[in-house]
Amino acid sequence: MKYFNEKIETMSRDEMSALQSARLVDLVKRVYENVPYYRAKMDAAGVKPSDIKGIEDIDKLPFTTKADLRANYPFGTFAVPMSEIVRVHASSGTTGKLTVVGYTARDLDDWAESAARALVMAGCTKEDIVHVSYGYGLFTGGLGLHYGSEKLGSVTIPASAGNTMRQIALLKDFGATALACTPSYAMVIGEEIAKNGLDLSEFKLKRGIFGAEPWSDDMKREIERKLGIEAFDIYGLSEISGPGVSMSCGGDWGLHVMEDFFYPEIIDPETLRPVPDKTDGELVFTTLNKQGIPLIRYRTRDISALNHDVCSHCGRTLVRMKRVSGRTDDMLIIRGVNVFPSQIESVLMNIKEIVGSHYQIIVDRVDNLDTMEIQVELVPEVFSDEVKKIEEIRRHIEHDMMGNLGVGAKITLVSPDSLPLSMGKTVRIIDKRKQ
Ligand code: DLL
Repeated sequence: MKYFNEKIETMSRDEMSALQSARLVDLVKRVYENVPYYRAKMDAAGVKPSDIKGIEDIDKLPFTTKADLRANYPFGTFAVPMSEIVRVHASSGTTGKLTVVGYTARDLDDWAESAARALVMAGCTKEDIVHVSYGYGLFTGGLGLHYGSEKLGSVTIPASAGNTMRQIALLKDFGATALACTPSYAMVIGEEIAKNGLDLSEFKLKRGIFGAEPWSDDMKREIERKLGIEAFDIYGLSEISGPGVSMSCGGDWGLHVMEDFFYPEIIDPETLRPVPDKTDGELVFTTLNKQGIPLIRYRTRDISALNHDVCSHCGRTLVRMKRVSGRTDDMLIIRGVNVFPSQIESVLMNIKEIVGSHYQIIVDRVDNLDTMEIQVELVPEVFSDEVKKIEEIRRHIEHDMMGNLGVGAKITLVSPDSLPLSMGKTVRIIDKRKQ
């Protein structure tokens, strides 16, 4: 099985542009009529739905950002009545407020189709046994791959994340041929297999579908060696639908974008103007077919580039985007969980025993697993208190961080005035993974 949807995946550029144009014209009408937020934004920019005659007019439309979604929290940008929404997902926002997305039944079907196409790009067929170790829940990873795998007709194992030894037992006993999880978790599984003296020949694994966080080519090779598989990169974001917005086919340039659903642009984040093919910039998506929460020119903050050449590796005509290596904002991805420093700050601001604004976040990768330490300055009165009290405060912060961020952080309390003061911008994040 070479393609899941050959017609779309190998469409000529002219046909694809015609499909995208028809969908964009319809989308703009729909949001103008049904979403006050878009109507106001388009009115302010002086654009009417009738100005949009085809995909080439897309740059007349204003951008949408995470801040816009936050301002309309939770359901203000939905374009259909709640009775049409059948599922809600969410991801971290910059101030602890979640970014919420809603799907109609057709949206879920389009998403499942995107994920099914992605699985086929990684070489899966209905004969595969797909073990899904992405988290199931508000995060889109688990359910996204789950429905994609079911749509393809492969056997789907909804393992979800955690309990590595149990995952390994299931992988072995059920004979999984494909593993879907974050690349960092794939490393952990590989290491545990080796540590426990298990032989790779006891497993039937052939391929991995890894994403939700940036990972290097070195890490790819390491995972492939540790698990004896071929590793593929899958990209997506909750705002646009979830995993399967784009997928690597194993060729050496980037990931194919499901551009009949998600129209990509690359802009210069300073001038907001489009940049030429194969030039780095900020990735922007328009959800051409979405009903629940259509997004127009959504700024992802991810850095990538586009390549419209036909892929010599797989023959797909779907445009490719370069692997995402970084972001234009300060969002951190810790073991697949998105964390904004501003979320950490708002937790700290609510704890009176500490000097609210004096903290530092240290991110590292130890044994291939992301770690996060937050060093926080105590107020002098508390610092001189007994050790038991200090330990209590530490545990309290640790607990609040876990609750708010959804990922654990090591909290280290430090004496007043011990964190470096800077004359200009304070350096709050030290990301040792990048050094
Ligand atoms: O991470 C969706 C997903 C789930 C993708 C499972 C792939 C697999 P969010 O939690 O909303 O959604 O986070 C989206 O994660 O803007 C990127 O910064 C980053 N990201 C996602 N996939 C990749 C990847 C899911 N393959 C944010 N490479 C995005 C690099 C990625 N970064």
